[in-house]
Amino acid sequence: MPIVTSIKGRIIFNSRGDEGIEVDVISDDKYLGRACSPSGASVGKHEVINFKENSAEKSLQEFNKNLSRFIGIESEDPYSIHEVLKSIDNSENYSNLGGSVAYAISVASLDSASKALEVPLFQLLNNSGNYKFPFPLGNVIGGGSHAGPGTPDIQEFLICPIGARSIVDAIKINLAVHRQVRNILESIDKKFTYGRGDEGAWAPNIDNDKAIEILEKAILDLGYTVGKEVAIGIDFASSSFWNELKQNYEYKRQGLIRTSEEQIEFVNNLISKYKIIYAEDPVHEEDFESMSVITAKNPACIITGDDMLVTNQNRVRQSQEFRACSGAILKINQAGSVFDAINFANECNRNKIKIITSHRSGESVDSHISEIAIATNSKMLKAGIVGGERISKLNQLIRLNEYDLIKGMVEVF
Ligand code: 2PG
Ligand code: MG
Repeated sequence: MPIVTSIKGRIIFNSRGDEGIEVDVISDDKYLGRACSPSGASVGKHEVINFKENSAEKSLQEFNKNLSRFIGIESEDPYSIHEVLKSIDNSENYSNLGGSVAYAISVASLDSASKALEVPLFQLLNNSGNYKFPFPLGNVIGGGSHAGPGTPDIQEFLICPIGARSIVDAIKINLAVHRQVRNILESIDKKFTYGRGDEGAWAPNIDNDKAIEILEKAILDLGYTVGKEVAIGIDFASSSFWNELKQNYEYKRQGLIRTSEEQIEFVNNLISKYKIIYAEDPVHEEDFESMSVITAKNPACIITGDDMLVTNQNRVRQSQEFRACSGAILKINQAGSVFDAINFANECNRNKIKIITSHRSGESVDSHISEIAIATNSKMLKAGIVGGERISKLNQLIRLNEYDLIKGMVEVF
């Protein structure tokens, strides 16, 4: 069993220029594992705290005070790492250490064990031998808190190549649609700058309705049928435009207001009109009841909780009282450590809630989440389409596809 022999933490910067904690873990004096924590722009109310008192420096100081506690533990064991983390910080939300540290140490340690044992990370976490390939879910047009004024209020207009039967084809289809959307945007706006938001999605000066029309047109232009070879998904991130005081959804950029009932109707109509197969946070994070209405009405669409479930086992349990979600986003840094995230995944799998492992809007080039997606039997990997920090996750899927253990994407969506 590889043993942690040294650890070092540092502050580095992510794709948005925000600070992140990177940790190096060395096992048996020679196997280096490394991971850097990502960060979100649209952050759920119930996520763990990213940094102690909002300061990467303070998180790192707290971590440095406690480095010796990690020395000597087995690097392949997420539970042991978690136990040490909890002995340093037993708060519910990692407020003393910062979730970034929990993320970086727990992923880096597995990375190191994977090298020492010459076993891929996904297999360290799941040795069942029964693996499925996640379909890549990618962001084509962006708005909300990932892009500036003039862009759609809705955060992400996504696609999933559900007809693809190999990972390379899947990636190629997503790239082609992304490119075709640019062509359309250019043809309708001669001043389109090719500007992109935080996740590499186009950030055009259009409203929500236009964005989805363009996405549909791009898919058709390429000769695909919407909902057959390529399907549309949306991350509404609706907590970001929910007005708690007025109890309504404010689409400020489009100049529209919707009540909760109108929001449900709007979402249901979009799903049926565009054969949408994926709808994330269509209502605000506390509204399990409305979410359950949408879920019951749309059995063919994966109605997914991100800000609603925040990769938290207890939130899944709460949501299950309403049967609120048919899908769940898994972001390790919402939960804290890998162990926390695996507990969440087990809870989802027990309840037959489909898992979508996801990047954050502020990312590094790390690609561990591609392996986490396979280990947790994720239906999809949400990782963007272009940009170095996005494509690194997709390229890792291509590499993982070379393992005999994984037979490629032969499943029907
Ligand atoms: C989301 C994520 C990733 P952020 O809302 O799903 O797309 O964004 O990391 O900003 O929370
Ligand atoms: Mg989201």
